[in-house]
Amino acid sequence: MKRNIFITGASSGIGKAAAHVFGKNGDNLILCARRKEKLNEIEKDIKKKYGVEVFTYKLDVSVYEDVVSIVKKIVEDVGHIDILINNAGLALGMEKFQEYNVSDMEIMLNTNVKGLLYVTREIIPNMILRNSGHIINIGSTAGLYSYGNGAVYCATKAAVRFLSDGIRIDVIDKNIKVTTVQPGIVETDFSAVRFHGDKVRADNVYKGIKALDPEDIADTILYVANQPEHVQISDITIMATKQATGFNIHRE
Ligand code: NDP
Ligand code: 8X3
Repeated sequence: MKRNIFITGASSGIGKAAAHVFGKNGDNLILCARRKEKLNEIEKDIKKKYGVEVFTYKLDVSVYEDVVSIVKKIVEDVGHIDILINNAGLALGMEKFQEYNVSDMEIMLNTNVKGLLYVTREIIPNMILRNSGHIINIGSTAGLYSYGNGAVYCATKAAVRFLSDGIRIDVIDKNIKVTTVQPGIVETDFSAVRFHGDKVRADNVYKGIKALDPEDIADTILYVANQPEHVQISDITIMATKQATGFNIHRE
């Protein structure tokens, strides 16, 4: 049976790749992000390629009232959600904590932590009612190993891991799975966003190493989602071959 997959932050990178991979798998898609025009292009492309149903919504996950109203609309438009992929997220800036821009800190916390909380809190009651569902949270190796100049981003991703673990405990008596997918270095718009559009600085992040592609992570997410009913992958970490820990990277 076709599943309804809700992906946050589907306008680019890992979220966009996941939309394609699940669409190719024959699942129906519910996609959200702030850039609706990007979502419209993705919707058109996926419908044409895979013939699945695609619903797109403009949503900033850090605005609670908007999350409430969009989730209500999704339930009206689509019905239930089988799998929630909490992917929307970002890093902003890379500076010593004592020099960090406070607004950048707040946006990371509001998106990566509060956004994930809001979306999950609105969707999980229906999963509990149906006694079925899977929540897949995109963490990071940054949530396993903190690194210099990235304390707040790393803390938000550590929070993702602990939220997943805590929620998994709270739904232990239900048929609901909770997974943290923890990628290492993935070449996406992540660094361009982090460096506020400084392309040279962003490109340097991926110099001298074959980073992961967003499709590598999308394939992993599909693998996690396609396990038999009795199998729950609690967390999974994927790194580039030339990466050993969150910030230990060998460059040629
Ligand atoms: P991208 O910048 O390519 O994609 C980020 C996505 O998040 C975009 O679709 C963006 O959409 C969306 N987004 C950002 N803020 C919001 C918001 N407030 N509300 C809704 N959507 C939002 O980066 P990645 O694909 O790399 O990042 C995806 C996830 O993967 C993030 O959580 C990131 O932390 C994580 N990650 C990335 C790694 C990497 O090396 N690239 C490694 C480990 C984890 P829009 O701007 O249209 O709102
Ligand atoms: C994003 C990748 O290298 O900043 O989580 O940890 S990194």
